[in-house]
Amino acid sequence: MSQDRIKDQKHDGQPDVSRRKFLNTAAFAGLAGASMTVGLSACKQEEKAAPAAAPASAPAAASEAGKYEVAPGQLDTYYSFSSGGHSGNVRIYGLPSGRELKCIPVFNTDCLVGWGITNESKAIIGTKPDGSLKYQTGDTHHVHPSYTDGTYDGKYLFVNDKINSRLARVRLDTMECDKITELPNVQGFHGTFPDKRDPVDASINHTTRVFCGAEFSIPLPNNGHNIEKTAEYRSLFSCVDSETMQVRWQVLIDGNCDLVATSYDGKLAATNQYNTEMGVHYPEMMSVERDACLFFNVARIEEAVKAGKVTYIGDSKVPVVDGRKAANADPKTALTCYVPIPKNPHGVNISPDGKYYACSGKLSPTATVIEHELVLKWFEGEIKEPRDTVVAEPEIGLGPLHTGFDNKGNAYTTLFLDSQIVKWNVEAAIKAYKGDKNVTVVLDRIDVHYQPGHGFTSMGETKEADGKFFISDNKFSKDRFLPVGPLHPETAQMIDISGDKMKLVADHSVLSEPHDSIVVRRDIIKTRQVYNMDEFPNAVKDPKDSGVFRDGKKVTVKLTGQAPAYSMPEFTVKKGDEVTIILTNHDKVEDLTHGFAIPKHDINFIVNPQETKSVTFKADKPGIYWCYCTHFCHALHLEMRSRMIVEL
Ligand code: K7E
Ligand code: CUA
Ligand code: CA
Repeated sequence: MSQDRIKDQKHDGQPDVSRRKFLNTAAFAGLAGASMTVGLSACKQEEKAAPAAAPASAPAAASEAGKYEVAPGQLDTYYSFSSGGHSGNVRIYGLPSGRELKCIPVFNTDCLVGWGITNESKAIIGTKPDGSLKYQTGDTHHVHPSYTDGTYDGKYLFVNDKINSRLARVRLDTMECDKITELPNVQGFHGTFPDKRDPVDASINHTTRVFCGAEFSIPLPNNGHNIEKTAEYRSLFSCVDSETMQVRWQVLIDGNCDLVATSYDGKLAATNQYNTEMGVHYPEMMSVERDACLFFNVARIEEAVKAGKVTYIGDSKVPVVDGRKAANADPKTALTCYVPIPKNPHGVNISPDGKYYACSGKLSPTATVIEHELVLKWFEGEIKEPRDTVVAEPEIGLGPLHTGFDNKGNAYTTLFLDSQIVKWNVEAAIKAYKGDKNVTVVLDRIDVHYQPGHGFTSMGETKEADGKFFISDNKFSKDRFLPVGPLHPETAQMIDISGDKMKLVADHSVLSEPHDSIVVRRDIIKTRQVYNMDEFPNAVKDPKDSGVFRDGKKVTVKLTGQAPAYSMPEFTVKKGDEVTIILTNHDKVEDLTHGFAIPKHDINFIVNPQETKSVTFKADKPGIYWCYCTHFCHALHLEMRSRMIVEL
C-alpha cells in the first residue's frame, strides 16, 4: 500500500486519473480472505446495474459555483464539530465555506490557550501527586452534542479518548472543555453517544446518559494475572452521567464494542461488534461470517443495578451488570440482545425517524437494517431470533463504513474500498429484502477522494435532519491539495444531497486526522462573548488588589491586565519560591484577549475578557524575566509587559 502510494503521487498539479487504483481492492481481498472475495464478486455484479459513477473530480459547473460561496462578511449556515483523532482535540469549522474557526484542546496540551499549563486546565485533565499531568495524549474519534427531545440543545459536546479511556465534556457556550472522566477497567474506548431523551423518567426529555463502548478486551481486572487466558478477556460498555460526569454503571459483554448509537425514545443503546470471535490477532477476528450489533435495554440495566444484581471489578466502585450472552438467553429478562450481522461490521447509525439502525458490513458489501420496534419486541419475547429484527440487507458496495441520512428516507454510506459514497433508499431495501424485484435500492454513487471513513449529513443525527449536505471525511487526500511533505491533510468533501443526484461541491482540507464530525445548524449554538468575572473564585476583581503575597516559600502574585498594561509593571520573588500567578483580564470588549508568557519558565497562557487564570511554577533562576503579552491586543501590545525579578 505504501508503495502504491508513492507510485501514484503526483506533484504536477494534474489530477491523477488512476486514483481509484490507489488502494486497490484486490489487495484488500487478499487481506480479508475467501469471504471478502465472495463479497467482491457479488458486488461487481451489482455494480453493473448501478448508475455510473460521477466523472473524476468533476468541478462544479461555473453557474453553480456561487451557490455555495459564503461571501466576505457573511456567516456560514452550519457549524461542523470534528474530532481531531490523535491530535487529541476537537475542531470547529463553518459550512458551507469550510472556514476553520477553532481548535478546542481537550486531551492534548495547547500553548495557544495554555491548556495543560494553567492550574485550572490541569485540574480538569488530571494530575499526578507531583502536580504534573497524568496524561498528555489523547485520540478523539466521536463528538456528539447533548440532546433535548431528539435534537441538539446546544448545551454540551461529548468526545472520547481512545488511548486513555476518557470521556470529555465541552461546554458549547464557551466551547471549552470543562470535565474529563476516566472509565475504569476499559481499554480502547471508541464509540460514544449521549441518549436522545431520558429512557426511565418520561418527564425528563433531555440527555442524562452518555454511553461509551470499549473496543479492546482485557483481563478483568487487568493487574498482571491471567495474561494468557485470552478466552476470558472481556469488554465493558459504560454509562456516564451527563451532569456529574460520574460513571453510573457498566455492562460486562461478550465480543467487543466499536461505534455506539442511541434510539430516539431513549430505550436502547446499540454498538456494532467486529470481534465476536474475541480473537487476539486479526485473522481470528475475521474468522466468522457474522459478528453482531449488540443492543442494551437501558431501563432493565438500571433496574438490575437498583436491585443490586451487580459485581465490582478490582478497586472500581462502579456497579457492573452481566450482559454476556449466556446470562441473557431469556428475552423477557435479558439486558442485552446480540443481532448477527455480516462481517466485521463498522458503524451503527439510526435513521432520523427513529425506526431503523444501519450497520455496515465493512468486510461484507452490505448494510444491515435493523428495525427498532422489532428489537423492543424481541425483549418482550414476541420475536424468537435476534436475527429476525433484520428487515433489509442490501448490497451497496465495497468496504461500507458509516451512514448518514437525509429527511427523505435515503441513506448515504461511505465505501472505503470503492472510494465512493452510495445513496440508497431504506424502504426500497426493505421491500427488496421481502422479495420485491421491482424496486431500485441503490439510487446513486459518487466518487470521493479518497477512501472515505466517516460520512455525515447536516443535522442527520437528529430528528431535524434537513437533507442538504453530506460530508465525506476521507482518510487520504493524496493529490487534492498542494503537497506539504509526506504527511498529507485529509479531505472533508462537501456533497449537495438536496437533489436526486449527489453533487460534489467543495473540497475542504482538514488537518490530520478527524474521525467523525457533526453538522449543526448555527441557530442552535449560542455562545458567550465575554466571561463573567464573578464565576472565577480566584478573580482579582480590583487592580488595587494586585500584589505579591508570601506564605513561607509559597508566593502568590495577583495581577490584572487591561490593554495595554498589567497592573504591576514589575514584581519580585526569591530564588526557590513556588510562585502562583493569578491574572484577571479586566477588558470587557469582545475579542480582547491578553496573553502572559514568562521567558525561560515555560509559561504561556491567555485570559479572555473578564476571565481569570492561574499558573504555578518554581522560580529557580535568579535574574529578570520580561513577562509579556502574547496575544495581539492593542497598538501598544508589544509594550504590555511586566518585569519579574527573581532575587538571589
Ligand atoms: Cu470509523 Cu472511530 Cu468512527 Cu474512524 S471510526 S473512520
Ligand atoms: Cu495584551 Cu497583547
Ligand atoms: Ca469478526
